[in-house]
Amino acid sequence: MASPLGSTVARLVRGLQEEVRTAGRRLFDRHLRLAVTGLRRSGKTVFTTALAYHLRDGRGLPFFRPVHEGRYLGALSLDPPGPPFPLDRALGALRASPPSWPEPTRSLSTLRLELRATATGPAASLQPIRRLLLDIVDYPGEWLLDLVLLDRDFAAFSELALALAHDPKRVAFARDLLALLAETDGGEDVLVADRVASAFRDYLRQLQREDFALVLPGRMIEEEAPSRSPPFAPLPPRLAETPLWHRMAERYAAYRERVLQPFFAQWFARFDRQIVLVDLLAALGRGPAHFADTREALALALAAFRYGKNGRLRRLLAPRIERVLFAMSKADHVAPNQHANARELLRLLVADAARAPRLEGVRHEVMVLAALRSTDVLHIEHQGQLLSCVRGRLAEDDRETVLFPGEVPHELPQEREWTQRRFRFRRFAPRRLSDAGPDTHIRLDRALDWLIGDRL
Ligand SMILES: Nc1nc2c(ncn2[C@@H]2O[C@H](COP(=O)(O)OP(=O)(O)OP(=O)(O)O)[C@@H](O)[C@H]2O)c(=O)[nH]1
Ligand SMILES: [Mg+2]
Repeated sequence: MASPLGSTVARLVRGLQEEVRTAGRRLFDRHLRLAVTGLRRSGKTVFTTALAYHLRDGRGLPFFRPVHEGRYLGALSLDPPGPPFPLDRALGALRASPPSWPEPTRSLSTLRLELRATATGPAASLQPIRRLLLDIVDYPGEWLLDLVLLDRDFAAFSELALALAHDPKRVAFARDLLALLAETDGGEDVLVADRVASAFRDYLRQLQREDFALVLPGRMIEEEAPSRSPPFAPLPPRLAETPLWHRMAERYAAYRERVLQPFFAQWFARFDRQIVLVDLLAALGRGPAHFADTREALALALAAFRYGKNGRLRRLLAPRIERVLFAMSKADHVAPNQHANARELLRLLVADAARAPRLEGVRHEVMVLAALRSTDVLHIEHQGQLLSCVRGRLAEDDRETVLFPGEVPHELPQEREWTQRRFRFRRFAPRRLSDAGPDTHIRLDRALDWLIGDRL
């Protein structure tokens, strides 16, 4: 039997060999890490699943360049660089009868595909098949916002978190926390620290139940506190330098060093391209405060990524994101004649978030898509007007329904329009993922082409 030391060494050697192989592939542009980014429930897991499903043989992807040119051969699923993405489970759920959406993601997982296409150009005679290794990381959307804390010390975190807690739309949920902070003198008592931390967590959970997008730190909401780091809470400047402050600052530092920084360094610091999925319709449906909240959350989260152009060496050693696609997911919730407006509105929602890539001269595009189309469109005459309706199984009552989903404004709605509760888009159950045809998604192939089409 191999000794524990022997197997550790063997694992290290295997890891090192893989690193060297990856470096070789990156040197020759044969490796690409795609960041599928989005707040919770924005559609990351469904997007990743649909992508893997269609890339297997290229069916249903007519606008993906290698397919369009008749060169695409297919994709293999390879051993991933981390815990494997549960592709079979997600596909199984979408293929079952009745099908169901994949569960919300609870931990990080990775998907590695090798895409193959016949080569063109002068190198084709030497290497007739082009291969591209595509890596994707899937993770709970709640974790995304925690990247905001990477370059904030405890004082900066406290300032941000308490400014949010005093925000008029949140302050009602922060009452217990703020009362507790007002009455403490910052003494030694560890029980006070635990009570404040637990009030902070209750407040964050309440925000999540109320569907706020900006919930920070997102990992504090989980049932189990992130292992190896005790819970913490922000403190007002009045308590600076008290024993309570030092205790909290220590806990916060432990969280940053043991949970956040390794997570970022291993998975988030090395992307080449990025798609940012946005549930624009849900943000619109929840009203102006939530819309602004989503806008702010996206801008904060994206500021944590590194953008810029990559030379060959930089791509190898410290890559930056060189291309970004902002995409509204779940476009099948509305009729296609609303997509142009949705795209314009999405531009407004992500204007602040797009600043980080723009300032580095990075190209970005805006698109409206559905990774798994679950409705079709009907035109129905109503009082002399032709209405574009959608037909699908509603998520909540599982009946096939035809409904007029409403209109998407192309700019921020006026105050009175919000109050009419006009923007309430219904959620649909998935349509069974069977034979992939052009109707299985909306613009998934165009998105893919924009993101990676040039590399195969
Ligand atoms: N109609 C429709 N609904 C979608 C589509 N993609 C996602 N959804 C809906 O959005 C929900 C969330 O999608 P997920 O892919 O699980 O979202 P996520 O970003 O992985 O969420 P977390 O894992 O919680 O971060 C699904 O359960 C569906 O209800 C789509 O293409 N069409
Ligand atoms: Mg997910």
